Amino acid sequence: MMETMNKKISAQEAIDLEDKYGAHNYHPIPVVLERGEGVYVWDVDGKKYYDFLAAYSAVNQGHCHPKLVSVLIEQAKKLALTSRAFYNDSLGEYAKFITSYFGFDRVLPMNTGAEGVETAIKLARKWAYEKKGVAENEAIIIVCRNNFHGRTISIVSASNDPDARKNFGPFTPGIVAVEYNNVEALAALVKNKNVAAFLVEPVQGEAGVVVPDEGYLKKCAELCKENKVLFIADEIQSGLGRTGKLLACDHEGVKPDILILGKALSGGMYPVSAVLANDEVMLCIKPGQHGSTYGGNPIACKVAIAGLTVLKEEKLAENSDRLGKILLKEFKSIQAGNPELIKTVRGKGLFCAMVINERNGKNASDLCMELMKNGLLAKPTHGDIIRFAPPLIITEDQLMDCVDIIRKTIKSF
Ligand code: IF1
Repeated sequence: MMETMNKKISAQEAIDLEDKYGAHNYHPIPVVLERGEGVYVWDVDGKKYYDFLAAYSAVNQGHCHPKLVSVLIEQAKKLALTSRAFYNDSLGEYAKFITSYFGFDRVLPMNTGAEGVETAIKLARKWAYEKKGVAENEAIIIVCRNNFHGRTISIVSASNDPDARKNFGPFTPGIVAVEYNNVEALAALVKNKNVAAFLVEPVQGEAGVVVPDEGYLKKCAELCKENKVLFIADEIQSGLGRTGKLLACDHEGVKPDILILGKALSGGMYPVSAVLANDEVMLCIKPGQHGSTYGGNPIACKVAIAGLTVLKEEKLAENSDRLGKILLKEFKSIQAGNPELIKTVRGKGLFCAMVINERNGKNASDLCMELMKNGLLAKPTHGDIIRFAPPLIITEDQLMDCVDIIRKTIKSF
């Protein structure tokens, strides 16, 4: 057994094993990674790549950040998990740290992003019944069309993606969808007294890095406030420096009533998510009413403190803002040189996307294959969009090297 575990595996063997023994719920790009450091990853044959997915923005701090690795190892040797049946010596410190970092009264610790979103929805419903006076079982959560918030039943109930939904019903009631980036449509819906919350991605990730018009989030937040509706920001992907500010909501000075974080909170080291809110909302949930075995465990707490510290110490939001502007400018120049192939380029910070026109029967997926051959990993979405989201620790030299790869790949496509 140990022998099989230590033996070096070939790319094809690794792919075949996943294919034979794993569920077929993914269709990965055919590269088998074995090691990562900063902005780079290496495959099992030793080929080096720039990682322009960064695990969907979970590794903003870069692969295997030494501070995160050492905190993880140290805490793993000391105490990994107690459950919340007992106190541990890390959660209190973490709760104080993260609440002052983001300016909220309280945090509810969970593990995955989807759990964070579920938690926010449960909180909003409870608040609606206990504080807003909505009649039992009548609460409505407004979500945006083309959202992505995760994979649980309630969350796919909020989705309009056929793949995410088909044959997973029956769905959770009490969810209503509104067009994204449409303030008037939201205004009409929030007047309904049963509305508990408006749940929104400040920049839509899976939809293809869709950046709303300036002022959209601010107007939505105002509408929510006027109508006693909670504004919930899913910053699981857009937060933690990705768009060039600590939170994407910060671009418009918006403070959500409920903030959901995940992914880069742990820099890819461990599943850590968090829901932040003030007393009026958070104290609606009482002992026994919600929780998680792993949520708030000592490793998660220590790693998240380190993840957030690295973000500030290394000025990653500032780097994302500065280099994001350069990247978008370069993308616009690449687009100008290839107007038939590239329909649109857009983004905010180091969260960019290109929309590709199919050419000679080749699509965004084929372009990603070519990028891979040239040493840069990116993932297509919706067949025609490529997301470009490298770790935020990338340097200007590295970024320009990547721009070169992208430019050459597109030119020869
Ligand atoms: C997969 C997308 C990205 C998220 C937002 C909650 C979650 C996610 C805004 C859930 C997760 C991931 C999950 C990943 C693909 C990915 C993704 F393309 F599907 F949309 F990032 F762009 N809110 N996003 O983006 O977090 O439970 O996964 O920790 O493979 O499903 P999770």
